[in-house]
Amino acid sequence: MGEPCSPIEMMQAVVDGDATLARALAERVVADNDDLVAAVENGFIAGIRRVGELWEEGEYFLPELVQGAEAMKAAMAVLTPALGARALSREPKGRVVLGTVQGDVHDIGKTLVGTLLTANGFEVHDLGFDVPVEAFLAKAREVNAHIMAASALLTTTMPVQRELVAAVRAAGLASSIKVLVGGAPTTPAWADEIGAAHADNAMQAVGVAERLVRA
Ligand code: B1M
Repeated sequence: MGEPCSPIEMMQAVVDGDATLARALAERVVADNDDLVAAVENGFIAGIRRVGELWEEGEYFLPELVQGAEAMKAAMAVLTPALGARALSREPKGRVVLGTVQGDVHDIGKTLVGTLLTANGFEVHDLGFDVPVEAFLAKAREVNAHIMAASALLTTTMPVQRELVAAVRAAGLASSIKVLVGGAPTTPAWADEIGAAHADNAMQAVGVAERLVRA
């Protein structure tokens, strides 16, 4: 067992783009039965945020950005199933079809949303990134979803969230399926405008999803 991993080590592994170390730290967190959500939020997310700042400050270029994202994903690949396994095996609170919209490959925040929804008792069907509206709809029909959760990180892909809401309405599914949108450029005002629910971050998405399935 030994000393618990420090969030600073986790953050630094992502900032350094060291996927091997990030994965090893995540494995230690799981093996030591440490607080998984704290490791995600205070360690790995803090790391990718710092990578984002360094990119915005012009310190990091695309290769560092990609390596940071890869390190984050390596850690999440270990932590996501562990979070799911630790969620109580009970009737799911609801079924969620999740994805990053078409044209957009940013999937770290989306994956985090899926991880926390799973850890909080939702059944999550994650379609990945660059997901066409039709694929969201087909999966939602297949699993009889309560919520469609769509992430967009680019101002140019936000309009796809609007298309998704319109498609749900056009398919006559609006009374059974609620659309939840999020991602850095999105706002509650944008969600209101397109007729969707909104969450600012992954933890808030859990609370909003709980409200949506109760509504
Ligand atoms: Co890109 N990128 N990127 N990028 N990238 C941003 C988003 C950008 C803001 C950077 C910048 O210029 N300042 C900018 C967008 C500008 C804009 O449109 N306003 C940008 C750009 C321009 C681009 C490219 C066009 C760059 C290029 O090629 N010239 C390109 C686009 C590719 C494409 O999608 N078609 C691109 C590519 C990439 C990488 C592939 C290198 C990589 C993504 C790797 C991956 O995801 N697998 C990447 C990264 C890593 C970033 C930044 C640095 C970090 C994003 C991230 O993962 N944040 C980002 C800058 C930034 O955000 N500061 C940037 C951490 C993550 C935990 O936060 O995703 O915001 P976030 O998720 C949050 C909340 O938003 C929320 O919960 C999460 C936290 O709890 N949330 C939801 C997210 N989804 C939600 C869904 C919900 C609810 C809440 O319900 C459904």
